[in-house]
Amino acid sequence: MTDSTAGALARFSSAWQPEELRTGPAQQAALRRAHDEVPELRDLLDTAVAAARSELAVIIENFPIDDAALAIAAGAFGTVDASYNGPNPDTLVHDVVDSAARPYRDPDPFHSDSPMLPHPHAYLGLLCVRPSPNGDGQTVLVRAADIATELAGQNLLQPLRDPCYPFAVPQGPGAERSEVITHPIIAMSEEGTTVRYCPVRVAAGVQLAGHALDSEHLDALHTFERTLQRPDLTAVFMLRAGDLLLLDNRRLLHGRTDVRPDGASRHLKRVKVHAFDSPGAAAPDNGREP
Ligand SMILES: O=C(O)CCC(=O)C(=O)O
Ligand SMILES: [Fe+2]
Repeated sequence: MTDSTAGALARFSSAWQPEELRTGPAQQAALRRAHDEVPELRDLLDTAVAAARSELAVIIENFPIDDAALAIAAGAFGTVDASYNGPNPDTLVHDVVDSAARPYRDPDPFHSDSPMLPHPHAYLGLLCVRPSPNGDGQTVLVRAADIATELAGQNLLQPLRDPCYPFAVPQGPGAERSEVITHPIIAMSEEGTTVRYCPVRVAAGVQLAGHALDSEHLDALHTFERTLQRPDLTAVFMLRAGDLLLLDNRRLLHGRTDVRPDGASRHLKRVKVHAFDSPGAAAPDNGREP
């Protein structure tokens, strides 16, 4: 994004409070006005949406560090969801801040966001406010289709497509209880290959419902997890300040490498976006993504 587009978008967005952008229609109205007032924005966002569709991830550089600008631009990808974005039930833009304490600095292993929703978010937007000064805390991505190809070669794809993998879903404000729901980890349909996975939730689910997974499905899960460690299948890169990464949350898994203590000032802003046609855009309010 050029400096002049970024400046114009920042000026436009300063008139909006994130609270005014909670609903899909409000986001679309704001986006239409942004297109009128910042004409370069339309082409830029159209190109980004097309790139995210074909390449599964795209970075818009030099994006203004502004919550309303982020919510308005993400509206080009779908409906920005304030219901499942972090521990607070009503968060359009969630601040991802690392802390000097473990486990926050540990590597964030490959996962999809919102895996417990019937329809997980189609896209995540991660806007880098401040990278770690050490060059650590790198972003890692892997394609579901590449993992599926590897597993198919070992005849381990079919078990992962069975809807029997348990995901623990914390219930209630203190999350002292968990419910277990089951899903396939990999799905293949006319949409292509999609994945739903979060190691913490699946490990807790297996613990709570261990008897539900037979050895064939457990072995396939372990091979899936080992395959995620294959460096030749993963993209690793550093987000710089002002980089807005939009990634397909169903066709990719994402994570980040660990952060050394002096990198704890790293800061991203996150939005979660439902596809325009997703029934998830109107999902019932029964779970929270940490
Ligand atoms: O810190 C990061 O780079 C990734 C954070 C993440 O996975 C998320 O916020 O969903
Ligand atoms: Fe995530």
